[in-house]
Amino acid sequence: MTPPIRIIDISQPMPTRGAYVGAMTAEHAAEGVVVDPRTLSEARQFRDDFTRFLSQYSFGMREVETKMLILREDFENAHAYNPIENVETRLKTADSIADKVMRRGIDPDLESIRTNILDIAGVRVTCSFVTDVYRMFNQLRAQDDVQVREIKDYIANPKPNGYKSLHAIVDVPVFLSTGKVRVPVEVQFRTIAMDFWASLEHKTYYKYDKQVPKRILDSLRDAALTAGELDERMERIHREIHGSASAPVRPLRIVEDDGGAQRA
Ligand code: 0O2
Repeated sequence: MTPPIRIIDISQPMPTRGAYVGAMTAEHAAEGVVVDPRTLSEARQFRDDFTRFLSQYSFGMREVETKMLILREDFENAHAYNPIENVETRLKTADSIADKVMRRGIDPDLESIRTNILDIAGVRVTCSFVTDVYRMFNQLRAQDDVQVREIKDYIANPKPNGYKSLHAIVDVPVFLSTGKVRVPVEVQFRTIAMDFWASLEHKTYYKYDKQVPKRILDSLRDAALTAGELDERMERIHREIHGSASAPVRPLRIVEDDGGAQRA
C-alpha cells in the first residue's frame, strides 16, 4: 500500500540543499515544520508523473471531441442537417480525483487510479433529438479505433430522480512520443431538454448542499417528465416539417455486445 501523500507547495524552484536547509530553519523552525529534501524530491517526481498522467486524459478527451466535431460537420455537409447542438469537454481536477479516491477507498497510486476511475476525461454531446443521441453514439462506436467499455442508458432507464442521458466509457488510442496508449473517456449524450434539466438539478443540489426538500425533489421529477414530453413533441414536429430523412423515426439500437450494455 502506498503511503499517504503529503501535499507540499513545490511551485517555487528548489534551492540548493544548503540554502534550502537554511531557509527552512529561518522560516519554519519556530512552527516546527521541517520538510526532508528527499520528501520534496519525491513530491516533485509525483507532480511530474501526475502531470503526464493527466495530460494523457486531456489528449484522449480532445481525440473524442475532434471525432464528434468532425461527425457534426460532415453530417451537415452530407445531409444538410445538424444533429449535434454542442460539444463540451471537462477534465477532472486533482481535487476531484482525490475526493473520488477517498470516497471509493481506491489505493492512491496512479495505476489504481487508472484502473478504477474511468471518468477523468469527459465529453458531453448535446443533441437535438433523442434519435440523434443514439445515432451519434452509434456513429462514434462504429469507428474502428474506438472501443466501448461500458454503457449506461439512463434514457431507457432514467434514474429515480428523473435524470436522463446516455453514458458510455470509450477507449481511444493516443499516440505519445513514447508510443501508443489507450485512454478511457466518459462520453455523455443527451438532448437539450435533458441538459437543461440536469444543469438546473445540479445547481439545486449545490444550493441545498444535497439536503433537498421532498417537495423540490417531487417537482424535479415532474419537470423531468415534462422535459421528456417536450423532447417527444419537438421531435414529432421536426419530422412533420422535414420528414424522416433528416431525423430517423425509429431509435437506433445499441448493439448488445459490450459487457454492461443495457439497451436492446
Ligand atoms: P461531473 O463533474 O459532472 O463529471 P461515478 O462517477 O461512476 O462515481 P456514477 O453515478 O456511477 O458515479 O456514474 P454515472 O451514473 O455514470 O454518472 C456520472 C456523471 O453523470 C456525473 O458526474 C454527472 O455528470 C452525471 N450525472 C449522473 N447522475 C446525475 C444526476 O442525477 N443529476 C445530474 N445533474 N447529473 C448526473 P459527476 O462525477 O457527478 O461530476
